[in-house]
Amino acid sequence: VFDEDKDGKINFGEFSKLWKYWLKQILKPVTALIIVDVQNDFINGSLALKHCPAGQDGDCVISPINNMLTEVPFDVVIYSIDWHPSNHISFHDNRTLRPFHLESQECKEDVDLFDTVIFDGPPQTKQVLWPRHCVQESHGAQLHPDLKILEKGYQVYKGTNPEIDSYSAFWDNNKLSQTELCDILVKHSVTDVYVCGLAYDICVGYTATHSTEHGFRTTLIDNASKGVSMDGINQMKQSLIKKGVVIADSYQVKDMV
Ligand code: VGL
Ligand code: ZN
Repeated sequence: VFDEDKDGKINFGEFSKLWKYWLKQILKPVTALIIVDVQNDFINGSLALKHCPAGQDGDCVISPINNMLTEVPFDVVIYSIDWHPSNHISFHDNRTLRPFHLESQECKEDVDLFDTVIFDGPPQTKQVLWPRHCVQESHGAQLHPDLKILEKGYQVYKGTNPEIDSYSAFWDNNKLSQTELCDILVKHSVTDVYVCGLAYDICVGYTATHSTEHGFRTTLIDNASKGVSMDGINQMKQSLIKKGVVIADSYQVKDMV
């Protein structure tokens, strides 16, 4: 069955090809790639990651993602899109619209960008106050023009309810309502979910968390994800690993799918 080269050694390339073929026949994995929030505002707009504490460049995720889209035969591809109404609760400049108190007992004149507050309930809702970003129909909310958009890909909108933020592409932050993402995956009998995009420690991390909680074998693609803060990224990684999520690079994914 195996080719031998001129020294009589077995050609493991051929072996590995056959082995992967049979594994696929037996296990029949159905794979989905979820590309989280690769939108202008997170790359060169109001919430550009390069100006966040970790100083990472959101731009860097585009080429590994485009490479995977051409080279890896995912069965299903999903683009999630952060899509906020103008009066969204997460915008710092909307902070006078709803009563809240600071999470810390700190006393100050006004709250700053990136402060964490608790909005009065019910239910009480913890929220980081972000700069205005990804407003519905705005340029900042568009997927980055260099990202390859597959015609067969699904686009899932999140954060559309003005009263609650939605970091995950599955659930809102209070876990009260779901997007259509889980239904799409179930309809295609997906077994294995690969997650990448922006931001690692926020929307990518929570999407991977909920994916594994839903029972999908879940892999986060490390080199195709960039984040807000180094501490946040490291904590998110530890939490994901504890929940059984695999952390891999895009060149490894080519051998997994
Ligand atoms: C995100 C902050 C606010 C993200 C979305 O996509 O990671 N971060 N909204
Ligand atoms: Zn947002």
